[in-house]
Amino acid sequence: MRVAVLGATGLVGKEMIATLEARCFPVDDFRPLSSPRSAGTKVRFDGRDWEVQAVSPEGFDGVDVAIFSAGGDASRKWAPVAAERGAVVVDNSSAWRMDPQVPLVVPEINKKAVEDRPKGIIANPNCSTIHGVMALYPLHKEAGLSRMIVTTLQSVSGSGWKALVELEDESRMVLDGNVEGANERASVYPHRIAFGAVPQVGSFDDQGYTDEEWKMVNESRKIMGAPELKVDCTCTRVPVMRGHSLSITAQFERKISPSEARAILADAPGVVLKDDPSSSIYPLATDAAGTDPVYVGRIRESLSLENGLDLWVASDNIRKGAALNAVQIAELLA
Ligand code: 11C
Repeated sequence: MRVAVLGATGLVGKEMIATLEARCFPVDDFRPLSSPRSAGTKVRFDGRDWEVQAVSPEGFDGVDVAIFSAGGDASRKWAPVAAERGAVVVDNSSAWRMDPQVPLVVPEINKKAVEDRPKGIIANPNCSTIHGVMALYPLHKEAGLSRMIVTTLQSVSGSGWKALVELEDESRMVLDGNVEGANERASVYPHRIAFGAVPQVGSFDDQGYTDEEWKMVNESRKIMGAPELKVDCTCTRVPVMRGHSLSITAQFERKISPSEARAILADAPGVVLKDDPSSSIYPLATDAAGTDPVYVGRIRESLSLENGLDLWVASDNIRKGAALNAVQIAELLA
C-alpha cells in the first residue's frame, strides 16, 4: 500500500506512524505530510528519517490510503482532494463523522461499513466515544442498550502537545507555590488544569452542551446503529497526561446481571476485563496509557435504573481512541 499521513508531526500523527510500524502495515511508499509550517521536519518510520512534505494536491497522487489527523479545517479542505486523486481517506477529525455518506467505523463493531464509502472518506470516531462503545456494544448485542449516561474524565493529551506542556508547567508552578502564575499560564484550557477538574471539553451551544458531549450522543448512535438510543453526557478534563476514563450507567431492554456482563466482556475483542474491586483491581488511566485495549471494570447493578448496570472504563485516547483505530480501519482496506 502507498500510504500518506497528513498531520505527521502531531501527537496523534506520530502515534499513527508508530502504529503502522508496530503492526507491520504493508507500506510500499510512505508520505508524511503536514501544513507548510511543519514541513521540512523529520519523522522516524521503518528505521529511517523521512522529511515531512507540505500538503498539496500532488502529494496524494498514487496514494492508496491517506490517514488524516490535522484538524477539521484541513480535513474539510484536503479529504475531497485526496479522494478525487484516488486515495481512500481515513479521517480522525470530526469534520465528516456525521455525514450520511461517510461511514464512522470502530472495526470491532461495524467493520462492514467501510465497504460503503461513496465519498472515498471513512471517519474515525472521537476518542471517548470509541472507548464507550467498545465497552457497551458487546452488551448491546446481548441485551439491547436503551440508555447510556456517561461522565468522561479526559486526559490533556486529547488536546495535543501544547496541553501536555501546559499541565507540566502549571503543576511545577503550583508545587513551587506560584498558584497565581499557574492560573495565568492556562491557555489551551479556560482554567488551570493542574490539580483541578474542568467541566468543559470543547465549546458550548445554546442548550449548555459542548460539541464533545454531542459527539458522544450522535457518534454512539451511528456506530452502534441505534438511532433511538437515549444518551446523557458530561465531558470533563482532568490533570491526567494520557488515558481517558468514563463512568457509565447503561440501561438495557432486558435484565443483564453483572456476572453475565463480565462473561460477555471477557470475550469481547479489544476489551480487557479488570474487575476485582476487593483487591483494588479496576481500570486505571495510568495503566491504560501506552497500551491498546479498552479496560472495563467496577461492573455492578444500577441502584436506580431498571435493567441497569454501572461501569468504569479506561483506555489510551491516543491509541485505541485515535491512532490504533485509524490504522485498524486502514488494515481493513489493505
Ligand atoms: C479531547 N476528544 O479529548 C478530544 C480530542 O473530535 O477527534 C479529539 C477531538 C475529536 O479533547
